[in-house]
Amino acid sequence: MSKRELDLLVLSDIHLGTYGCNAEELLKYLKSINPKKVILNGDIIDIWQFSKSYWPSSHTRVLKHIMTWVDDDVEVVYIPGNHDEMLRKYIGFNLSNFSVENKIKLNLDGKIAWFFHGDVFDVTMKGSKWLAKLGAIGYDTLIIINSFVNWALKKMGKEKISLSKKIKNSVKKAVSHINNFEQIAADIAISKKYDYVVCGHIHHPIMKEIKTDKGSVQYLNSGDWIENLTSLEYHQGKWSIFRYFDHEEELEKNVKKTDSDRLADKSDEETFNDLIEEFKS
Ligand SMILES: [Mn+2]
Repeated sequence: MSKRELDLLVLSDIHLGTYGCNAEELLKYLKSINPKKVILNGDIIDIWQFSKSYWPSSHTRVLKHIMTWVDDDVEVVYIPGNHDEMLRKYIGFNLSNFSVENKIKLNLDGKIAWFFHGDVFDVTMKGSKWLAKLGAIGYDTLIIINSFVNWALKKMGKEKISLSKKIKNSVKKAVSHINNFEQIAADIAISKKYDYVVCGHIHHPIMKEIKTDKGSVQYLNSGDWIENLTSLEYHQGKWSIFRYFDHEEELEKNVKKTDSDRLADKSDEETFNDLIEEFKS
């Protein structure tokens, strides 16, 4: 199977080391592409929630796959986020085609693109770190807690209404939070006269133009590999959002094909000859 060529791949919010991370799906996607350059835009490894008891082999395979790219001279930039902020002490680290940066600026076909994770805009981060931490834990376990609370309320003979109201309110808050985030990112990018501003952090994949009275900018967000399973791709002057769920079937077929290729496409004679060749070298 021929891999899809990409000039640039942007991934963020993979959260390796958490139960929510869809590493198997991500691997299928990574195997299907051939990027020239990769930007890991934060929260790749979740060191906040990292525990020794949860690290499946698929999570190692994701890192290994990225490392094979580094070996193959693909330029890989790691921009730490708030869940892997411990890596920020390595900012400035540079080993041939692998580097760790806080934010980067790229010239894409004559247009300036600005990349950073985005937690710098998070007000909860500025206030208190433990509150943000609590929020992060709540995010991953929210679904479980919701169903448990509902079950408990039912047992107690109480109505569910109060809970659904709370959820509605928090959704409203989340929407305004996303809008604020996008607006702040766009404002700064416009003041710097950049063409694209590319973030992660809020797990909300999108590509849109934001206009203010001072100008306009293309705002892009790579989403996440917890809920949305998305990335940003740039190729031949064009940006697009890759959505795993839109390509699940073909990716599944590709993986099966490449796995069976190794076994089925060789005749017994070929296999034998290969073995002899290997023996001789
Ligand atoms: Mn983040």
